[in-house]
Amino acid sequence: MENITINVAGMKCGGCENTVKTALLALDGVAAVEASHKDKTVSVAFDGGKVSEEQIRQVIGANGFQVA
Ligand SMILES: [Cu+2]
Repeated sequence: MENITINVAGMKCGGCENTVKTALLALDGVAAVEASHKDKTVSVAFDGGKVSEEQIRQVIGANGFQVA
């Protein structure tokens, strides 16, 4: 299992956090997600054999948030 913390701009409330969490947890290989609009971070625990960091970043961006 790998852990990454990504800087993400554009989250403004708990709803945005939930949007990110739901989208990432739908990916096969993502085990856990923590999102904070206050800290502007998304932390993801994932199986690197099933999903890549690049895919995770793309999904965050596809949901309307800006990955730093
Ligand atoms: Cu929001």
